Amino acid sequence: MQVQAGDLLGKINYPSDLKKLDEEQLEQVCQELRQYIIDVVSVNGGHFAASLGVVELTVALQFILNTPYDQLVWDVGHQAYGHKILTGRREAFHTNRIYGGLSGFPKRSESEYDTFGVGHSSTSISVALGMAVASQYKGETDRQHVAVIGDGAMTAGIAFEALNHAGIENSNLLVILNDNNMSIDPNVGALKDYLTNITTSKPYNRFRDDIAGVLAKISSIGPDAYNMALKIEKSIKGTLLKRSNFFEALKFRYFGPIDGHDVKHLVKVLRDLRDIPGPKLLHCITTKGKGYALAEKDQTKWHAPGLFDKITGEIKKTKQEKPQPPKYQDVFGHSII
Ligand SMILES: Cc1ncc(C[n+]2csc(CCOP(=O)(O)OP(=O)(O)O)c2C)c(N)n1
Repeated sequence: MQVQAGDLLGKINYPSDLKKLDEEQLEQVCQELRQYIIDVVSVNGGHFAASLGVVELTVALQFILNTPYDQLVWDVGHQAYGHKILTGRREAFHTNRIYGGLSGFPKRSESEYDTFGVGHSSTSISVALGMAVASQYKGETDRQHVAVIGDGAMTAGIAFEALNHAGIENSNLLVILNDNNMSIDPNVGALKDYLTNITTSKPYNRFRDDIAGVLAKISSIGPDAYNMALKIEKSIKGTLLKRSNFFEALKFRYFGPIDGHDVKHLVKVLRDLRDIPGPKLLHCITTKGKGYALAEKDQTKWHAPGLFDKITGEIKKTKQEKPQPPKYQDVFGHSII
């Protein structure tokens, strides 16, 4: 079912249209993008809460990056609906996950803005790193490579393997950790505890992202000034925080945590980070289901709710009228149990 987009969103066919807008208008774009996702998914089905959580990130990234030349990789891809809508697929979005329509995940054959075919989680850092190293070999020093990965996907071995590799490459890689404290169910494990500690730590919250702006300015003076600034930053962080940062230990520059729903601030930080070379990690705190109260409250239920009444929140039983055969995963699960 086709749905009407808001005034600003209705005129954005590609990121070049978004870039023509004033920074002050980005909040309205976010509102309209969020509403469009709610309107379309409620009547067509698909993943829901994860895309609502990255609306501001999606808009800020497309506003700052020069995609598709700059390469943006969404992990899993169930959070890439906003990305699809802003990159030439708004009108086709109602065909999402329908036979012959758009894929529910980024797909290279579908758009030049989809840099990698995803669906399985935790591959984005390796992928973006490969692209970054290739660009480095080709001398494309101005090219940006960004992986957006959730805190759930970050717990996988393949993501750790990629961090381990990226730290010793000096290629232009930005990892954005989309930390909503959720996987499909609440996230678990030591990394989750670690991220919660960082997020609630007062010194970290005071120190935060202002550093990015200062470093970006200094790096424009030259490499000597930049190296000196790095040393000073390290010693201040060491004294102030009295502990090491996991990502910095792996030779990433860590920035954050920042509010992943403040689009203006995201734009500022992403602009600064563009000028800082090497592997960087930006820790963004977001809310899965942001902007749809029921989804914020019960994030597991609203990960992929199926069809629903967007006003009352009532979830409809099934899209098909005819009874369906049981799903493979259910038969398998019951048999094993
Ligand atoms: C290798 C692999 N394991 C499991 C899944 C199933 N899966 C899909 S989304 C998801 C949760 C991902 O959580 P997170 O990365 O934090 O993203 P969020 O949904 O919170 O935005 C999982 C486990 C998958 N797609 N691939």
